[in-house]
Amino acid sequence: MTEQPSRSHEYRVTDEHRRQFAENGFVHLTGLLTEAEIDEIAVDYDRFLRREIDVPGKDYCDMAGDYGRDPSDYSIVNVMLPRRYYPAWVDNIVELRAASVARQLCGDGMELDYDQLLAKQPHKADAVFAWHQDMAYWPDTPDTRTATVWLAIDDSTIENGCMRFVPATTHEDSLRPHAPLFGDRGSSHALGTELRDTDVAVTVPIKKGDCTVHNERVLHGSGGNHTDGFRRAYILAFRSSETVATERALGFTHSHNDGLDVLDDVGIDGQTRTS
Ligand SMILES: O=C(O)CCC(=O)C(=O)O
Repeated sequence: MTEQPSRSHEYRVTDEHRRQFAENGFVHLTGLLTEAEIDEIAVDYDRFLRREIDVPGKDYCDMAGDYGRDPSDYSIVNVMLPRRYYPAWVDNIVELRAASVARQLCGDGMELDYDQLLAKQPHKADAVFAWHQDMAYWPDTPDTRTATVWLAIDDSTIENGCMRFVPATTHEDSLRPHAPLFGDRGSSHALGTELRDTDVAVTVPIKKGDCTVHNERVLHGSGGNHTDGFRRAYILAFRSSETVATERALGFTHSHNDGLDVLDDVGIDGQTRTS
């Protein structure tokens, strides 16, 4: 494990981490936050899950079903843009440390594009996050560089649905075709693509306080939760300031409440949608 100075805003990324990120499209970093720091963040995280912090409309939804599902049945509770709805989180320790990682992996000028909470409820075999490439969800922009920091609030295991990746896909020339999973964008946000026979996936269990960081092209997803506990993750995506400005000019904020015309117009050259 890399020795980290306590309470520092900087996480030290090594040359080997940078090499893995460039080669595989993702990297596992140990100890981004300490257990005590995670426990502190988890207090407010759980207030979101109990709906004590108001999250309007489709920004509180299920990523394993359509918008019509009753919240008590959600398999993957998805809170989009928590810092928008809870400004006390702006510049919290997670944001600061994740920003230092993004800068070291992708260079200067990276800013937080969006944040998100993804919590798989216990005993939900269908809490499957479908295989996808993040770029399929986003508008095309000249600079697509991305560092998405996926922080484990709980130990993330094969049994509770940890992340899995297909490393080679980060170097493919074009995105895989993606299709809506539970109806059109008015019914659900989720997109997915099928694995090919030749794809070799790696499963990446990580400890509470560790993170993975992935780019915009690597194919990834996760399996169901077969355990008694939640699988909670806090996700922060960093992209270049120019890219974030371009997205906002298009009316794209990563809110599921963005206009349907905006959400329908995503993916590189519109090639990613098959229906
Ligand atoms: O949390 C998961 O299972 C999937 C997350 C994901 O796909 C992402 O952060 O891009």
